[in-house]
Amino acid sequence: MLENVLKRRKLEEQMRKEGRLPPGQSLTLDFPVLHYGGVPRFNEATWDLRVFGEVDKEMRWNWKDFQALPTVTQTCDLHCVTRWSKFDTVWEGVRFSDFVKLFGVRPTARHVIAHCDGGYTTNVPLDVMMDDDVMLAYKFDGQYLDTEHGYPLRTLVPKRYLWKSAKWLRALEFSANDQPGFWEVNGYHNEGEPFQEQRFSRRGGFF
Ligand SMILES: Nc1nc2c(c(=O)[nH]1)N[C@H]1C(S)=C(S)[C@@H](COP(=O)(O)O)O[C@H]1N2
Ligand SMILES: [Mo]
Repeated sequence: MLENVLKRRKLEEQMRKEGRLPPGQSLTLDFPVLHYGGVPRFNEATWDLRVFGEVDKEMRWNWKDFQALPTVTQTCDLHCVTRWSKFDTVWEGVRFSDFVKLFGVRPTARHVIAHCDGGYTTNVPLDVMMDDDVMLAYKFDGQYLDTEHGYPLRTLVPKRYLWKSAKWLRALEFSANDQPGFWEVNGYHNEGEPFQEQRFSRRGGFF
């Protein structure tokens, strides 16, 4: 126990020194689970991933076909608006900037809206999604995602607070207009950049 407390503090100090700990965050060695509502059940027979909106070709994949797409593995840090950060997490999935080549994004597209089982949505600017470290992730630490962490598939947007990383992903909408998602209309910041500490919007909402 004490050993873990010391290990946590030491790592946190190291991350702070390296400039990897955003303001107001503290390091956790755990992997907390956070979401609104229940955990949706995965049914392989009915599951699909759909892309629609400002794309050259609307498409859908079943789970088997999606897993046949080439993947990348990467290590990155996670920052949750509830003030925990988790460092050097290892993910495998389809890199978003590779994925879009399969259907083509129209020049009119400016925003990507993730739609999830259960109705959760979140919006991210297309240019942020095109960063090298953004992926459609399905393995964490070499294993398929735990149900609570988004099995079978989630987006991973490491440069934004973690509410922008949508669990139980079912569709990606490419849009000319911004469409604030579930938390964005309920008081969270529209951009959510952790080093600028963009936690809440001034519009208010729940919080
Ligand atoms: N579908 C869905 N995705 C979601 C959420 C949710 O409620 N539903 N919550 C978000 C929030 S607020 C956070 S902090 C992260 C938490 O991810 P984790 O449970 O894997 O730590 O998931 C995000 N993705
Ligand atoms: Mo969150």
